[in-house]
Amino acid sequence: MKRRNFIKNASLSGVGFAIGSTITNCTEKSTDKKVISSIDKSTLPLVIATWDVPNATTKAWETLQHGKSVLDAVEQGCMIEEADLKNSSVGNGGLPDRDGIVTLDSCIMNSKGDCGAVVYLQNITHAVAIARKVMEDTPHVMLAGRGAEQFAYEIGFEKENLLTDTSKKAWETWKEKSEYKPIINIENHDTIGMLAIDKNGDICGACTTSGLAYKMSGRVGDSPIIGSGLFVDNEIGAAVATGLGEEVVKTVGSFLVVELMRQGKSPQEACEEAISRIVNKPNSNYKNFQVGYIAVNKRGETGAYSIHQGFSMTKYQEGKNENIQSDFFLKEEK
Ligand code: SD4
Repeated sequence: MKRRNFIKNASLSGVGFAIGSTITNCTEKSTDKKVISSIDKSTLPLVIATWDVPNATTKAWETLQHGKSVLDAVEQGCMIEEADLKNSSVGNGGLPDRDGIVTLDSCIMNSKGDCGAVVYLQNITHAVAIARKVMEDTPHVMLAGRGAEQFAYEIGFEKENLLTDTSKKAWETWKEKSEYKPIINIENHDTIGMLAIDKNGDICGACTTSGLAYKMSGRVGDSPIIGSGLFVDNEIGAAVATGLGEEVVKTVGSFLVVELMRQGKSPQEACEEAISRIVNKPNSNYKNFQVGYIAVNKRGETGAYSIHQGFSMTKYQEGKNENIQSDFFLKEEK
């Protein structure tokens, strides 16, 4: 039996089956219909993404217009940035770890609450596509390192070199000083996290990154961790994070944003509260790092907030694709 068939069959037995039925029961008693009736569906569909990524949101929007699923939309949108060699924090062309190796983290979550993730993936550009396959074709939610790479080859992906000449040169320059401190990119182009709602009000999200430039070998950030880098609850809304993953993980940031929306906060208020949890921690050195969140609720309202100035969200809604500067915490900064 091929390994892939074995993987699929494994989900039909033992623990796999027990877990599967729990998930099904949860979604069956969903109260989506009640919530959806209060949505102004004329504002849907809607796509939002972290940073200034017009090509990615356009791709997601067009995917929806062509009748494809909202899961296809977020996957296809993220793949645009993964394939962009000029984007040095995602996929092919991403900056390497301190040993010169490019490693990718990604996750995806659908409106039923299913999710898949890959961490420390090497030699494959489209980490988000592998994360989706983990969700759909295995009984697991996360594959790491060599196992994730092996799985990618088994489902037909080819080995690639992700270290571009530009990234290699940047790494060689970095090595001259080899500052141990992670360098936080708070520029205008970064990890992509994308959330989309289709015209029926169903929400999906995805997140993909090469993580912090010159990180320690083996380091994994928030981006592939469900609840930290991304969380979707089809009854409430969704959130996705960018910035220093360690700080997002410590506050389970995206789950927190969604839970705050569940308690009645708007997406904007929820993003602000999640940032305040980070900056108000005792001894927080938040002036030295960036974290940003974007969120959407079931009504199609959106929010974005970050610690430092310079974060933005790209939003495609009602045929208009715009980049919106995020409000931020450190107001004294210029
Ligand atoms: C990480 N959150 O690996 C990612 C990186 C990122 O802006 O978003 N940078 O920690």
